[in-house]
Amino acid sequence: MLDRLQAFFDQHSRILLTTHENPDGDGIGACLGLAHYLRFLGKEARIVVSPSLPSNLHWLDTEGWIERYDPAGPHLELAAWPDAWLLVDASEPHRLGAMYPAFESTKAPRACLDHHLKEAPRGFEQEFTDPKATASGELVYDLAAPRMGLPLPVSMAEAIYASLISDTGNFRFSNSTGKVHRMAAGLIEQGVQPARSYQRIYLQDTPSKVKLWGRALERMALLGGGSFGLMVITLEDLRECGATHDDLDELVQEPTRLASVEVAGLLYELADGRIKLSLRSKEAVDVNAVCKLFSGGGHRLASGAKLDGPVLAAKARVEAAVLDQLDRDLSRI
Ligand SMILES: [Mn+2]
Repeated sequence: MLDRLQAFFDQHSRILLTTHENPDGDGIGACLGLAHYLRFLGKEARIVVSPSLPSNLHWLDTEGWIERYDPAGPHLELAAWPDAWLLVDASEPHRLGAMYPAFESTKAPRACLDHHLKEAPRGFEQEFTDPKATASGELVYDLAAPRMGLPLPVSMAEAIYASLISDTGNFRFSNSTGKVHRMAAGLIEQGVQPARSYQRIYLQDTPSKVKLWGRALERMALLGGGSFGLMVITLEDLRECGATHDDLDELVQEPTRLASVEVAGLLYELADGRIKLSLRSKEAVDVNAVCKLFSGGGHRLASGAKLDGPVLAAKARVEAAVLDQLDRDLSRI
């Protein structure tokens, strides 16, 4: 697969790198890692993101390469610029969000580089996917490191390290393979400072966010004899705390702090009145099966779905479905 990706780069000279809307540390880290590599190959590369670069990832962009998508201004003619368009860390074109119309109209060949386990990608001329990889940044490292030689430039190593810590929850999740740890060790030997990366990516909360998380935890319902911790956040909660939907990122993990909790859940109101559900499982319970009931998905230990409001009705449906799944999966142990 990496040889095919290399051939794709060899055939093109102006490569546009994009990632899914509301980019995360893996998408950004992988795009920056690729931009370093493409410059090493003597290619022109641009990175355009929508709607913006999260503030805790700004420091990774040491060269100021990342452009914020602005279709009314500098990106009016974006579709005409590249001779190849690569979507990184996603394999469904609609995840480009606001950039999708430009993607659809470009004459350049389109490809994706991804590691998620979903259906076969559609809407691309070429696809580079490896569901065994933990992060898109892992694929970038495997491509670039042997071809560039070590050590990588420190800012490139930091970008790839950011990919790894973002998709493994700082090496906590079940996808933290031996290979990922060996890769991280190599990146540290090449100049990454783990404490600095951790602080800059994770220890960046605002008082509004901490207030919101406090409210969610204080009101958490413990169901199924303590095995299911469910939190609910309404638009009113966001307003009262001065917080935004971005502040809910990773909140869903929090109930798993409790020894008794097998499944953690978060329900929150979206601006359009629909209700977003996120579920996490420690190990025994298949939360993907629950989310599928609501036309959502993901994988066994981490899944999501959208439900119709109002929030209390959605909560009742989710409670029933999760308790049912707990019965089914825990009785097997
Ligand atoms: Mn990823």
